[in-house]
Amino acid sequence: MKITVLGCGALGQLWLSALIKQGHDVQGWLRVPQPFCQVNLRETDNTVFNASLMANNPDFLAQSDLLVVTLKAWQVSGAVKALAERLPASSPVLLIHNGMGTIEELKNLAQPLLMGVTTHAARREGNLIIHVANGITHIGPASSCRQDYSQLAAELHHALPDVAWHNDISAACWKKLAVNCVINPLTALYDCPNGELRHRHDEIREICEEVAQVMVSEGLHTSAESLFLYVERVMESTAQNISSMLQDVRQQRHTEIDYITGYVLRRARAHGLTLPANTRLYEHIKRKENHYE
Ligand code: KPL
Repeated sequence: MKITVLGCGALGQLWLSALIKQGHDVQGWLRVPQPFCQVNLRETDNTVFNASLMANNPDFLAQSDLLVVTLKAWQVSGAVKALAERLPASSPVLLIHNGMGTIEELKNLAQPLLMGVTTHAARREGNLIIHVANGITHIGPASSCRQDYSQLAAELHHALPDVAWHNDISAACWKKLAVNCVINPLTALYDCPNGELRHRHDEIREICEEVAQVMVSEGLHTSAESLFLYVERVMESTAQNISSMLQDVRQQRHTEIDYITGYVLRRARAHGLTLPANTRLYEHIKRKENHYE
C-alpha cells in the first residue's frame, strides 16, 4: 500500500518503521514542511532501525491509499483539513491520538474517517525513539462512516501487531479516555510518574465515578468500579512512565486537556451533569498552561 503518515514524533516513527519493514511504500508528513524525515527507532528487542524517508511530497499524497495521523489531538483537525483536498476521496484517514473530539471537528471530511487508540508505548530520548512496550491498537469507523475496513486492520496488524478491528470503536475510545482523565492530569498536578498515583485511591475513585456517569449517559455499559480497576491496571503496567501530559507541562507545551477532561466535561454538560472533580483538574491544567513563560 502507499501510505502517508502525518506526524513524525514517537508514534509516527513507530508506524513508519513498521510499515516500511512490512514492504509498504511510505512517506512522512511534517507540519513544518521538509523534503525528508528521519526515523531512528530502538525496538523492544533493542535492534535499531534508521532510515531517511521522503516527506511532504504532494504527488505521493495524491496517490496514497491511507493517511495515518499521529499528531496530538489539538493539531489534528487543522492539519488533516489542509491535506484533505489532495488525498483521494476514497482513501481512509486513520486518527491515532489520546482524547476525543476530533471526529466531530472533521465531520465534513470527504474521506472515510477511522479512529484508533493504542497501548503501544514509545518515547523520545534525544534523536532516538524508544519503543518501550508492545501493545494493542484498536481501530474502527468514526460514527459517520460505517464501512468495513477490517481488511485494512488485518494489513496493519501484520506491520505492527496487535491491531483489533471494532465495528463500534466508541467503547475502546471511552475506556482509554477514562484512563487519560485520571492519570494525565493527576500526574501533571503532582509532578510524578504514573505509578506514584497508586496511593491516591479517593481522587481516582471520584474521577472514575464522574466519567462512568457520562459514559452511561452516552449509552455505554460500564461502572465506576470497572473503570477504577482498569485504571489501576494501566497505572501499574506504566508505573515508570512520565505521562504525555506531564511531559507537555514540564516542557511548557500545549496539553491535550481540552480533548481529554475537556471532552468529558462537554459531554457531561450535554447530559445535564456536573463533574466537580474533573472540573477542578481541568481548571488546574488550564491555569498551568496560561502561566507558561
Ligand atoms: O496514554 C498515556 C499517556 O501518558 O498519555 C498513559 C496511558 C497514561 C500512559 O502514560
